[in-house]
Amino acid sequence: MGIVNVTPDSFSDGGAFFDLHMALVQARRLIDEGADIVDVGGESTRPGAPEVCVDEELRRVLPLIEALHDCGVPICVDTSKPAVMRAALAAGACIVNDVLALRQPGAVELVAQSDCGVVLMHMQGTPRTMQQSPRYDDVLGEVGSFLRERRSTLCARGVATARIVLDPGFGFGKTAAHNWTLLARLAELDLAGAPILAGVSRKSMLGQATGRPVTERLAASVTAAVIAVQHGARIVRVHDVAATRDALAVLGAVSDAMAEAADRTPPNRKTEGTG
Ligand code: 9MG
Repeated sequence: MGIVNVTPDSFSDGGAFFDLHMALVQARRLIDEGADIVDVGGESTRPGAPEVCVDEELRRVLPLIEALHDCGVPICVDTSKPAVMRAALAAGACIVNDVLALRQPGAVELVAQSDCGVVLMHMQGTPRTMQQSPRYDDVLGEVGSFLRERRSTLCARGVATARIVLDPGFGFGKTAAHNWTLLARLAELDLAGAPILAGVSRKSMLGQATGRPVTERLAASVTAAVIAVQHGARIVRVHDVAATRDALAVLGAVSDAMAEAADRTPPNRKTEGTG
């Protein structure tokens, strides 16, 4: 999933694609680089970002979604506002990515009445407050139970499980330690078989680990995406599609070779050496 932020204040690209023409060029570039989905957002979710009203968010995202309607890949709208979801779906988006996991009044009903895909993300607190003092007794357990509950709520309203993707929400109400635990133990997240989306690209946890500013986190972002996929993520939300695709191609080739080697190993050799 390639990211296009049509915002003047995004943390990771500094608002570089605020202009429609620039945003369109960026979206087409990500598609050329191999993005399977383009995620279009008109409101920054960075900690402390100012809220944007419905009209302004629509003014930012709708022209881009309309311009991308025949681009050949699914368009996802990154929003928490039901009015923006409705207009974006009518304009050609077919996936809703909601960092609030459809907790705004009317959001669940809107998705239930459509046939779109939906990404439900975990966040402790709100974008304004989330990084003030994130606290968990058991981050893996709490994130998992929140996501399972949101998925059940949607299923109870008639949304098929095949339409739902779950996301632990790296950086949303989590310290760096919480984020690393989630990444290291992603495969242990008990999400009843739901596909997992991971968004780690350029995030501050990578800055803390490498000491690098947001503009210099390519290698760290690609490494984290590979680890996320190794640990079970089915979708990675990234700024740098080409580099991530290359890295995942290498991971795929190694995984294939390992599976082939395992198939060729006689059954009696597979248990040898285990004591
Ligand atoms: C909008 N946005 C920013 N970071 C994100 C993440 O990690 N996941 C999802 N689903 N959306 C995100």
